[in-house]
Amino acid sequence: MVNTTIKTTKSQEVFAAAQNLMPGGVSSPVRAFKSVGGQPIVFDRVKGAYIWDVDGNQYIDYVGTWGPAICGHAHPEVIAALHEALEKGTSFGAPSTLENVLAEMVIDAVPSIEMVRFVNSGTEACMGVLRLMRAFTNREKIIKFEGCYHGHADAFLVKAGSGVATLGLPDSPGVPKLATSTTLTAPYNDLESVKALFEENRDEIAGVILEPVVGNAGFIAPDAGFLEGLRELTHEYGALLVFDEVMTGFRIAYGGAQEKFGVTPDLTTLGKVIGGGLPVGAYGGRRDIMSMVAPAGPVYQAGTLSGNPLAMTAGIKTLELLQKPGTYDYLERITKKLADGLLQIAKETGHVACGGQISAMFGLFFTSGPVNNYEDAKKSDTAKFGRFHRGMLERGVYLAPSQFEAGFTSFAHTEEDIEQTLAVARDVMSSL
Ligand code: KE4
Repeated sequence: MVNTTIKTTKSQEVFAAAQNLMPGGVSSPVRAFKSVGGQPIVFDRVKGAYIWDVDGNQYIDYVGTWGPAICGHAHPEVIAALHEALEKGTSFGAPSTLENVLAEMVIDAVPSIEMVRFVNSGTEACMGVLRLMRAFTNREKIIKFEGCYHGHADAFLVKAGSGVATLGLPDSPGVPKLATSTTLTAPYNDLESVKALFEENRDEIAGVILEPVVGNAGFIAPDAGFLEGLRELTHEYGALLVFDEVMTGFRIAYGGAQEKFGVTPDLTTLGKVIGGGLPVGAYGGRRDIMSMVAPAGPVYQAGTLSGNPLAMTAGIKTLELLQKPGTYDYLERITKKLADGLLQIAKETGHVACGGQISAMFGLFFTSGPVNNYEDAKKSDTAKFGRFHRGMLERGVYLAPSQFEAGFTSFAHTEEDIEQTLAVARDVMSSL
């Protein structure tokens, strides 16, 4: 039996102090472990596929700082590149060659992107793309999907996923009715409901925004034909199609979900991986649309630290590493082994479960499924997920602290790490 009572004295001390300093003791709600119970562990350092907490416990990490660490944490080549860049300063607030380099890499990789604007987070990328799609179409309404999360800007806090779903928050207070009155929602994977919204709001809908593979309601894959159907509907009604690939970009494939599924949106948002662990977001797409962004055009958006040399350096090196032949085959293989293994073990230990994976993104629900949308996801046994999460944590495996998040692997994860994780999962599920 693996030691299941890890020492967390220091984590508890640090987290207790944090509660007096920062709301909930965290810089982002989902980190507080509210939905899985127990106290969060306080990180001391990370490397490759591993975390060490302030009590010295080591964990195999499947959060990867929520996606950026696809090359493994603190990759030596990324760290070396950052040391070199540091010598030349941390922020310019002026054009730099590095922005050209990363912009060209993103444009070369992502089918929809002909021009790109760098920002500092996925939220900012989604805010920028929202203003742009409204300006380009001269329409105000948007369609988003229940359970999808596009950052915390007002217009998107409607039936959102991630931390909003995790904490079971109604649409957040402080968001004026007017800010969300133009946000329409539909169930994911339900083309009929989208068509009905277009019919009811003819000529008023600027566009449809979605996670092409959902990670913020737990892992939910698009049904066959769903993405293609949205492409057709948006063309038919003169609206734009926007893929929020903040999570899926460079993770589902080097060219994102749009490359994997062969559906090209008009605009795409990115984040996480393209910053390699430093703050970067981006939005990009058709040249005729992006040319409307200031100062080329009238659509205003700005940022002091946007495109800063450190973040650009980390992003450039990370994408270079991802270009290595065989990277995505490896990610697919180890993640499939993990996801299939977890389902098999759940079955063998008498638990009803479903889930899946695509490339380096996976999920598990304690429900018979299938989970095709947020309503299905909410039927899962989140209390059991909380016990599963705690059991895995106590045995050295760090999973996302919410049923409404996805899991992430990296190419630092070895076959042995996967086998160790599955052995621990068998131990935990046997005693759930
Ligand atoms: P950020 O502002 O957190 O960089 O990105 C917002 C965002 C936008 N779009 C998608 C598809 C996203 O997944 C995110 C952020 N993801 C969450 C995790 N599900 C970030 C973690 C957190 O909120 O602490």
